[in-house]
Parts: sequence; structure tokens; C-alpha cells
Amino acid sequence: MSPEDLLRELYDRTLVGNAPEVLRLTNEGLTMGMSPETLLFDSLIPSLEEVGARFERGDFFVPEMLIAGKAMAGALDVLRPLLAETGAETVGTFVMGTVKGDVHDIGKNLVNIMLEGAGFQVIDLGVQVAPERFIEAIQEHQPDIVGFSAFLTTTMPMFKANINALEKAGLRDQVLVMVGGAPVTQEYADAVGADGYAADASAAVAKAKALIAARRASATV
Ligand code: B1M
Repeated sequence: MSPEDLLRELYDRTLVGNAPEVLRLTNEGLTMGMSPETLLFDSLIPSLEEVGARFERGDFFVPEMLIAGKAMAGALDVLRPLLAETGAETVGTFVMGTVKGDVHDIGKNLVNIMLEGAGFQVIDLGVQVAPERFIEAIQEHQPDIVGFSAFLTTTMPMFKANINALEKAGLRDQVLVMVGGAPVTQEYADAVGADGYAADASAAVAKAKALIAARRASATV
């Protein structure tokens, strides 16, 4: 099978949520010498975007989204150690979670993998994380950054609720706040008072590094 055929096949199998085939093709692609990034960005992610588009059009329903998501998660388990393998020294600590009311985690997990690969220590609180849980984790781990992911327009308001909780706990000045997720925009991030926003996992790493560098620079003047 050519690399192009494999990417097309992987896309098609992810679209219909055939987890065993997605796993097999991911492993086969790696054996053929394809990079984890190629498998991810040229096949798996575009396929999930098409799942979302079909859901919006009413051609797919929640069960189809669920099995496609599970198939993607299986592939991510294989790709995770390869994407995170850099040996970089720790550049900062990141507490991360999907906000209360939201169960989407594939995008958050991908951001975590890329952060780890770039040398961040990541404390992942999982999904449906309540404001109080973020507060506890910040008190316990003293991170440089706390990250809130939201994938629904109905859960994005939790960013503001979380930031209000940080203020109430007297922690807002101690920790940088980053937000992201499919429906989130820079304008929305600015409106809720976040310090940073990124549209995807690579941009999230660059933003996290830039925020920490700026904070450390301002602390030394
Ligand atoms: Co749902 N879902 N879903 N879903 N789902 C979306 C998000 C949706 C856009 C589909 C659509 O209509 N086109 C839509 C939201 C619409 C909206 O509000 N604007 C939607 C809906 C409506 C729903 C339900 C309400 C459906 C229902 O029940 N009627 C329901 C809600 C459940 C809940 O959370 N309470 C629901 C449920 C589900 C499943 C459980 C079935 C499943 C989730 C499986 C899982 O995550 N474990 C699912 C899936 C799979 C999707 C789609 C198809 C794929 C999401 C995904 O994994 N994308 C999605 C459609 C889409 O996104 N196009 C959809 C791939 C991932 C790599 O990208 O998540 O964008 P993404 O992550 C990116 C960036 O956002 C960014 O970097 C990531 C990596 O590059 N990023 C950050 C993420 N977090 C960041 C944090 C940062 C910085 C960047 O800093 C802190």
C-alpha cells in the first residue's frame, strides 16, 4: 500500500469508527516509516473534522461521533509516546482540564501530548472539571499555567466561572490562564480575561512558552 492509500484508508476507517482497523493502519503507517505527525494531521484529524461536519448536516448522530472519537483515541494511544519523545528539560508546569459540563477530551489530550513533548510537566485533571477542582490542583501543584478546554458553545462560559473562582481564591495573579477548544476564539479569550488562547496543539505549545518567557522577563526587571 502506498503512503497516500494508507492515509486515505485511515481517514475512511476513522470516519466510520472502525477502531481495530484504525489501530492496524496507524501501526502499519509507522512501520512504513511515516511520521506520527503525518498520520495525525493528514488523516486522523481531518477525518474527525468531517465527522463533525456530517453531524452538523444531520448525516451522523451522537453514536457515530462516539465511535469515531474512540477509534481516534486508540490511534492517539499509539502515537502519544512518539509525539512526546524529545528529552527536553522541564520548561514549566501546566494544569489542564476540560471544563465542567463538557466530556470532549481528544483535543485536550493532544495538547497535553504536545506540551509534554515540548518539556512541560502536565497535570491532566480530565473532563467535566469543576472550578473547585482547578483551585485545589493549582494550590497543590503551583503551576505556571492553568489551561481550560471547552468544545461546546454552552460550556465556554465556564472559562469566566473558573477565572472568577481563581480571583475569589486569591490565585489569579499567581497563575497564567490559557483557554482553547473548537468553538473558542481569540476575541472570546480576551473577553473572559484569559492570558492566552491557541487554535491548535502546536500553537498552544508556542503560546505557553511565550507566556512563561514574558512572565519571567517581567519578573526580572
Ligand atoms: Co461532540 N460536538 N458533542 N462529541 N464532537 C463537537 C465539538 C461539535 C463541534 C460537532 C458539530 O456540531 N460540528 C459540536 C459542538 C457545537 C458547538 O457547541 N459549537 C458537538 C456537540 C453538539 C456534541 C453534543 C452536545 C451532541 C449531543 O449530545 N447532542 C455532545 C456533548 C457532550 C458533552 O460534552 N456534554 C457531544 C458528544 C461527543 C462525543 C462524546 C460523542 C464525542 C467526544 C469523544 C471524546 O472527546 N472523547 C464527540 C466528538 C468526537 C466530536 C467531534 C466530532 C470531534 C472532536 C474532536 O475530537 N476533534 C466534534 C466536531 C469537531 O470538532 N469538528 C464535536 C479533534 C480534535 C483534535 O480537535 O477538539 O478542536 P479539537 O482540539 C484542538 C483545538 O480545539 C485545540 O487544540 C486541539 C488539538 O489541535 N485545543 C486547545 C483544545 N483544547 C485546547 C486548550 C488550549 C489550547 C488549545 O489551551 C488550554
